[in-house]
Amino acid sequence: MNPPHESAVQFHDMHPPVEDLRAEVLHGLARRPRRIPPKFFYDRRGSELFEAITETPEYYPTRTELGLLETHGEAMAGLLGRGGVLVELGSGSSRKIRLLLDALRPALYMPLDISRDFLLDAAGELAREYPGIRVHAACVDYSRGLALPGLPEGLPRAAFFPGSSIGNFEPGQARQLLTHVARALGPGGRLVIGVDLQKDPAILNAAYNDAAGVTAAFNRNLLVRINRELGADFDLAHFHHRAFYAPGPGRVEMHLVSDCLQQVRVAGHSFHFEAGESIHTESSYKYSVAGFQVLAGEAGFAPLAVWTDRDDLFSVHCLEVTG
Ligand code: AVI
Repeated sequence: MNPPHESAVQFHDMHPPVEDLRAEVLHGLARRPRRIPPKFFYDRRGSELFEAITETPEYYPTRTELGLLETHGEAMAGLLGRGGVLVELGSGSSRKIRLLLDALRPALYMPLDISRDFLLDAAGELAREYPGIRVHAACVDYSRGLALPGLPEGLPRAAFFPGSSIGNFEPGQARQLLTHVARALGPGGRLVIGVDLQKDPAILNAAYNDAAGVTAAFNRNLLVRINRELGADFDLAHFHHRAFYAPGPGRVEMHLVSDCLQQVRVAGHSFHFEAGESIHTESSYKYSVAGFQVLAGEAGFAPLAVWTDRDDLFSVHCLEVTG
């Protein structure tokens, strides 16, 4: 159903209910190590803080990927094909797709995001800017599958998944998500996907520990959200942000660490924290070009092209769904 103020955008609201947040948070706090999935960062404030992270000098992925899209956008659009259906996963502010839209001119653009208000604003703005493109926005938790409402038959399908959000999934889940994407696109469908690369850990540690503390605020906002939406009593003064590169699994880990021995109530349940005990809130896997191509191959994609910057910080792949 369309909200009255955004009539240019068809909107499909499949926003996960608060019960999902409650169930996943309670489950994640009860297990060891404690873990809350990173998809819950993105309430409106979380989405705004993520946008602010992308402006910090230490966080290289966004500006590097934007540089690749600016330089190679024509080639990417050429491979994706004009006039089809273009699905964007984790569209956020829809800033990056603008670099491809002029060349792509899809018949239908379908941004998918878990942050409803943020998605609606971004999709409404884009529809006003590109009156010739139909926009069907869907608020979905695509980590649970990819049932796309109203996807027209008979038009070529392509997908855009920028920002290395694929890195926030465990490799097995990433393979599964890409398998869902391949199935939704069908044979011959194409995907342009941004993937952050393995690099000097000092660069990674700085990127997730920016000096202005924006990443710390983003991480801690998860507790603010849980306090508000689940009636919890996390004391923000006693949880701090910790992020580091773990070379074994090849990922940056973010944690919220308890400063002291404390008791927290969440949705009627009590959780005991030792000093130094943490909640693992995010993993951000970093890949080699070849390593990512192997993963994508297991999900049914063949590589068509890959672009990297001259410092090998970031990669953008174009892949095609095989037979
Ligand atoms: C959205 N995602 C790819 C970001 C990342 O780099 O893993 C989220 C983020 N977390 C901390 N900074 C940025």
